[in-house]
Amino acid sequence: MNRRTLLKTLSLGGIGTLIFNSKSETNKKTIRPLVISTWHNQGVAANTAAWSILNNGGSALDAVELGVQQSENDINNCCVGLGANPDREGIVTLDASIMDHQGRCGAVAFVEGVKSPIALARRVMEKTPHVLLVGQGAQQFAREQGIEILHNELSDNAKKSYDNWLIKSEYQPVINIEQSNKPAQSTKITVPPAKLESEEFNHDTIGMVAIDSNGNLSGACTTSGMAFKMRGRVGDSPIIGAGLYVDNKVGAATSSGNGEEVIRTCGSFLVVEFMRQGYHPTDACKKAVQRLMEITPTNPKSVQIGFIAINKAGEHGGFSLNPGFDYTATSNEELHQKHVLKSMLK
Ligand code: SD4
Repeated sequence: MNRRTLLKTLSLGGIGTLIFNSKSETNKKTIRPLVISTWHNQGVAANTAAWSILNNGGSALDAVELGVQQSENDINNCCVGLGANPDREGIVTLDASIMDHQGRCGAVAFVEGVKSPIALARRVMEKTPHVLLVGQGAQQFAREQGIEILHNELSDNAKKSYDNWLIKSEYQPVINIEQSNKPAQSTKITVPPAKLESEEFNHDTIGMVAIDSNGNLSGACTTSGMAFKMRGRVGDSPIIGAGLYVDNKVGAATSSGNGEEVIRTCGSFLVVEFMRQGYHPTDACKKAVQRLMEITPTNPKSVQIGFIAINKAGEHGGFSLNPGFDYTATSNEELHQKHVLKSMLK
């Protein structure tokens, strides 16, 4: 690289671009297609569906949509789709976002009765001039698109866990919280539980990012959000830059966990920006978790956040705040491989 090219590179993208370019120019072979998704328990089914598209030369966009739909369709999934846990009023409200290699994006939030929020998010992206539709407006758009709105009935699992939550979490006082003179001090009232009855962290969103054989990146993220959240609460998953971000020149990232923390840091965007600076996806995710820890007002032990990411060269990685987070990777080199994330806290 001569001096003029060097200066041009620095002025365009900063030193990180230089590092990234030099790495990808000289390093190992590029791996594509590739898909990764949060969690191994649901990631295998999701990646299998996504891989059926990617492995046949299909687009990353189609792959991530079909991939995360496996979780949306799973009535037993605690945290994605209409079978998932409800908000504290007992109503399931769903959030989803999708982004492609052209920087196009679409999202829906606080939507009820829609079986595949990710398909609706894709329609927002492709058929409207907007990025995010919420609540009844999102539902109305779904109807206009010929998507059936289903009756909001809790799945058996969700009903059971909601009934449990009502008892254990002393839900009743919340009803009249507006009339109380005292500020809501109990974390039980203002914050969804960090952990479920099963002692598992209260999350299971599916976030998926992929690169196809043409080298194009896309991502999708879909969730019912935090179980027993306040009505109207929206997390990071439908917020472009928070729960999902794709930059076709650099890489793509997504997250699962307590969305408030991710929104605060523009988490997925931050991961992509660190990759732009030349960091490996794992290190980029780690630096985003580090930033999150620096600014969170919450006790970091009580929340969980995990980021996963891929770069343009087909490298992938992730990092979480607390232990217990994993993801699934699928490519010609590894078949639905489980990767356990390293974490900041032990
Ligand atoms: C949210 N990030 O709404 C989501 C929660 C999650 O499985 O990961 N749920 O904050």
